[in-house]
Amino acid sequence: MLKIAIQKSGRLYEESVKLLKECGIQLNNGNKQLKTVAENFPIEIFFLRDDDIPQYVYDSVADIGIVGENVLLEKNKEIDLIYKLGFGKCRLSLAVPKSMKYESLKDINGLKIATTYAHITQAFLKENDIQAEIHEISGSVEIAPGIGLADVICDLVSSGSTLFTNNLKEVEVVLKSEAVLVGNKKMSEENKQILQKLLMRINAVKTAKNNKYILLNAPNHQLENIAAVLPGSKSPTIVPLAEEGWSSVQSVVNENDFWEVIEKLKELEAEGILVIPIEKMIV
Ligand code: PRT
Ligand code: ZN
Repeated sequence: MLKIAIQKSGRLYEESVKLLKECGIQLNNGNKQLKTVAENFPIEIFFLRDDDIPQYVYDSVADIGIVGENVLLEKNKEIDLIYKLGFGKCRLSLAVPKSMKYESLKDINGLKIATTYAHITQAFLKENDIQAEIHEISGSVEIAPGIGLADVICDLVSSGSTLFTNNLKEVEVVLKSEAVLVGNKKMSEENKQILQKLLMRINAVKTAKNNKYILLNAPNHQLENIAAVLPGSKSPTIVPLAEEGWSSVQSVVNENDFWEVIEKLKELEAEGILVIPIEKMIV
């Protein structure tokens, strides 16, 4: 049985549970319990505080876990980063009062920095040869400059509205973070195999999200050009239409190139373009 630790409540909880569900893993009793066993996959889910997850994985209480990369790096345990999950995106940044003149990192020299990420901040300062005093606090970092506890903060930012309402400005990105799947280095063979199955499913879910299925009608004289802008999984499926000289083309398009591809297809006389989300994609 593979044991996975996920956040009990907070910003990563919902997406973590959603991912497991999309992987076909059914959990019936939510996070009110400490742990639950899935009905249809050999996995046991532990609901924990995110800060504790790296230690539990390191101690083999859980084999794997879902945690922010920021927490993984801060806790600095010898565990593996197995997969970047693409949700819970944020950045750990240095921010200073709006009124402070800031030109470069050198302006931080000699100042006090309040943070919950003392380890990462320390490493960043060292790497950049900056001498500053770190005050480790456990929460509400954004109020530290206002109450005179520190001059600068190093905290997580996503929309930037917390900084804005506290009269702070973001000046340096220390780390870009997202939720990651982490794992113990000494997993049993049996658990390694379950993990491989889980990873295959996670991959199928993630790949599907990054791709769209596309259907269109095209005049036959443009088929070669259209095939060239539709890389698809291999090559597009082309089926003749009842109307003479026309075909139906089906393919898969990556989310990143999506609009560019659509524009090209329109130029190449494609008509009746349908775009359909893909639920799972096994490549
Ligand atoms: O109870 P537990 O200890 O498990 O949870 P927690 O309160 O420590 O963590 P939680 O749920 O707040 O965050 C879990 C993880 O979500 C973090 O470790 C990050 O990896 C990720 N994440 C993504 C964020 C944010 N975005 C985020 N914006 N974590 C925190 N914030 C906070 C930030 O600290 C600041 O207070 O949101 C505020 C800034 O947000 P904006 O949108 O105003 O910029
Ligand atoms: Zn926490």
